[in-house]
Amino acid sequence: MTRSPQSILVTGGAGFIGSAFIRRLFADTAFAGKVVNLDLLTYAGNPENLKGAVDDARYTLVRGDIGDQKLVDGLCEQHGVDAIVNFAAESHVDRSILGPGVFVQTNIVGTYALLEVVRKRPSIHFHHVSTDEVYGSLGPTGLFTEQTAYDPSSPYSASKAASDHLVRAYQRTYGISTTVSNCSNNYGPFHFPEKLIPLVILNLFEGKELPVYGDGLNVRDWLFVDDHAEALWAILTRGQVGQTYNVGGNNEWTNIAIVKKLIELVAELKGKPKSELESSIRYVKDRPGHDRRYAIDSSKLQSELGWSPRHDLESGLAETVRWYADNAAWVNGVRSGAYREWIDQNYAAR
Ligand code: NAD
Ligand code: TDX
Repeated sequence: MTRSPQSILVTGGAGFIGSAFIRRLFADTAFAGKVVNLDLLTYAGNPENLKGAVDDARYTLVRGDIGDQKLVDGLCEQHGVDAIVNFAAESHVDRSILGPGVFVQTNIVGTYALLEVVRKRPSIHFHHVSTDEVYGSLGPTGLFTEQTAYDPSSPYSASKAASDHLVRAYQRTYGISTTVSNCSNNYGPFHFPEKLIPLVILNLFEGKELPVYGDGLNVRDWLFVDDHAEALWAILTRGQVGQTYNVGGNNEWTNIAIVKKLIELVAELKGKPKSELESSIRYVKDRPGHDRRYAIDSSKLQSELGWSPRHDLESGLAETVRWYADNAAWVNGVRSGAYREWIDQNYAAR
């Protein structure tokens, strides 16, 4: 079964992964369709992530909430939407520990609202972008497969788990066309600097401390964001209705090893001694409910849809460090209060 969507509603397309997906669509000469980007432009969303990367005649940005069914329904009608790719979410585990409410609202209730629209408009295919964190924590061995039981540890992962369940339940109950993907940790350009990799890179540039939670031995399976975007396109166009696909990079690293690798790369780039940068490592209090290890078995996606990651972690991290070096001033501006005012003035709800 193949789909060739011509009018795609991308939700959360101003965020880290959604913007990579939209950049990928417009870079693909085989894609001649339109993209509507529905994004609430929270602290994590940034329209400039797409600057110069879209064809204006085929791209519309709408500031709005996925929970606003009327708005979503109107956009589907107006633009003849034939596919929705749902990236919109609150995505940071630490923030979910401090304030779970918005995670429940956007990730669960927001996904429900989108599904209600698709229920009324069953010609739309709905792809739901989710995370490997729904599976909980692994011991020293083993991999998450699509059959692994859900066992989320944080309010963030619990909210994503709930949304995945809703998507599959709507598919089985109402017969709508859906796919789900569960991906491991992404990294790359445009990653918001609250997450480990961009935070450490910017702190290294600025001579600040590098906070490492607990003993630093938690393991994540890292995937370059463009490889995720490619996997999503494969699933959107060729994935089987009702199926779930795990996406992962086969790149298991402990957090402390990632931090040390980033130190090596920044030391080389800035001509600084490694030992000086290493002295900035600070072991800090652990994250509550901190999952020990994630690792993905993506063999289903590889064998059924022929996807495989193109970037290895060494070259992907080197590319990422160079990107942050070239764009450090801009990224710091994006974090600042002045930038929020700019967003609010330029993207007042329409
Ligand atoms: P992000 O935080 O960078 O971006 C989220 C985007 O959603 C932002 O542009 C934000 O403005 C928008 N948004 C938030 N609430 C909204 C709402 N109510 N309505 C409309 N837009 C809203 O997140 P990301 O890292 O790009 O993650 C995208 C998706 O991929 C999420 O669903 C996340 O769970 C999933 N995911 C992320 C990773 C990762 O490593 N970052 C890995 C696997 C899966
Ligand atoms: O300052 C830090 N120090 C630290 O040791 C931060 C921010 C994180 N960490 C640790 C916690 C994790 O073990 O590094 C690891 C990665 O942390 P995050 O970057 O916060 O990512 P994680 O919690 O693993 O979740 C990410 O991957 C899965 C995304 O934020 C999620 O949206 C995605 O679903």
